[in-house]
Amino acid sequence: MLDTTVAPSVAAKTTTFDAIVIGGGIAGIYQLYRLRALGLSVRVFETGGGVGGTWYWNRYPGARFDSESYTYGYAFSDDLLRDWNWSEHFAPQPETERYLNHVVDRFDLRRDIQCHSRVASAAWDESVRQWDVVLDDGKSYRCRFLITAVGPLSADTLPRFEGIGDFKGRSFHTYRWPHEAIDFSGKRVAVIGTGATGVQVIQTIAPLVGSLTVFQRTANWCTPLHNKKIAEEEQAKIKAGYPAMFDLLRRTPGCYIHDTDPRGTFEVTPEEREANWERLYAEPGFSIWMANFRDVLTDLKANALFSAFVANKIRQRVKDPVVAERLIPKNHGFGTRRVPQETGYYEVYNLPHVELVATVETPILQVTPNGIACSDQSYDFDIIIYATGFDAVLGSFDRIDIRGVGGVTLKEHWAVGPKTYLGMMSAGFPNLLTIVGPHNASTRCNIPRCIEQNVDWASDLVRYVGAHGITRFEAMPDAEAEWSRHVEELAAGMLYTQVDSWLTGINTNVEGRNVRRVLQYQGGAPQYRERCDAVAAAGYAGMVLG
Ligand code: NA7
Repeated sequence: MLDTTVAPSVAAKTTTFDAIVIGGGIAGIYQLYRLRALGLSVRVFETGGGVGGTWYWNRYPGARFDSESYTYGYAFSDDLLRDWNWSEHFAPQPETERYLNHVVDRFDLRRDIQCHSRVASAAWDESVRQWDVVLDDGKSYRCRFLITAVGPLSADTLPRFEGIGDFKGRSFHTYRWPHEAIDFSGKRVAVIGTGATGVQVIQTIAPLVGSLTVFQRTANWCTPLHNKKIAEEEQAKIKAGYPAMFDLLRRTPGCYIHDTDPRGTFEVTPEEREANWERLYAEPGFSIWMANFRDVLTDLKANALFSAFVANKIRQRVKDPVVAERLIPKNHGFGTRRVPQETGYYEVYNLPHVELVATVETPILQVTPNGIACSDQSYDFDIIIYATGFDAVLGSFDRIDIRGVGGVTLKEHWAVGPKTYLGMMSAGFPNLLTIVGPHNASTRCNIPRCIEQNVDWASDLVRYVGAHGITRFEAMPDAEAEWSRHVEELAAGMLYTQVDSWLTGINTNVEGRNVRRVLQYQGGAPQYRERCDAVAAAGYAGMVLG
């Protein structure tokens, strides 16, 4: 147990833990597991009414993995891997929520997770070398180590439409989906947003509704998921293959089972190229994004050629040529935004009761009591679904008032873009670890794989400082500047940096999110891991320990 002695006046008023973890999702759950194993007293504060983070909140119809289920589950326990059976190659949300609850109970973690508890602020108190953490309800706690596990996509955002509060029907943001079942039969339903979430909702509810109107601002390049159930004999094969699979996941840039094709687009004959792309289009999951020719995401000509291939697929699948053209992205190439994975998405637009409104042609003017008014006409709805995304990566930090040395806020520190060391620390914020923070490999990763790396690294650091009688660690400003520069340089050649999306931190619904930023480490998870390990092996180089 670490020394958590605090001044008596403080101790009398507050409960003190060795560590506080903000967030009870995949990262928070595993962080608790690891810190408890070190003998620390830990409290996880979770805003939601249950554990699971992303998989607790996103209970909208059709929510499911885009990563192969068995590559996504925790890898830290062989027993867990052996015992848990995923039912589908890409599991639906209820199954993942069940899985995470199973993990929490199996490892007896629930007693240290406090739900319905949103952290409002955290302030560093130099005099006692502790964080002072205050919840929404005013209750305050102290800890030596503060670990954020707040998730990159947990600050949901609604459009700033006039009249949004006046709508008389039911409306939901997909992230805040109600727990009770929604009856869609005969209902006039609007969906705003056609990102990964919108696509999943649209294709799932289309057969259930009376009518569906999709409001699309930017078309995305969607490719088939090819999900299917996992048969019994396949289950056994998957489990027998776990060691080899996890070994592969450690080597691929995004920890997916799809590895980049070493060939260049123009190094093969046109026939070979076409055949390869047909094969990728017929393969499950992100193969088409991750295992494409090596230059598809970096070379404009290669990217344009592959985009034309996918555009033709859309034309073949959507009967009305005008609608098909609307669904084909014109302002960005394939893979430069997050690729939504679909199951019959394009065919939805062949249904007589489904309409696609392109808001670049007829912008939404306002929400009315009865529906939505566009520049050319008004629509009446019973239900409006906002699949309008998140203030990605930075938003969940901004929503907590985090103050470091001298009362400087993290929001101020990151005002012109994130400044971090290894994507896990910031100068001036001692004893704070940001799991899945900006500049981290995690948000370009099959996320649990990178979460486990982050958590293992953070836990090793906590163990190291405990073992050496150290009560304070902090990233050096120079190390932070060097890392931030390194992250910017790695992203420089990537086509995605020239495109607006949550990957570049753009969100029209949030003040100030109109400048593209590098939010992710683009060097790949293996290189990121090596950098982190080298820092640890050098006795935590680039940090002040004392
Ligand atoms: P995304 O990918 O950010 O998509 C949000 C969608 O909502 C996108 O189509 C936006 O259009 C649209 N949007 C947002 N605000 C507006 C307004 N004001 N008017 C019209 N349309 C709007 O979020 P998702 O939830 O789909 O996916 C997030 C990630 O979760 C996903 O990548 C996976 O990793 C899981 P835009 O493209 O900005 O023109």
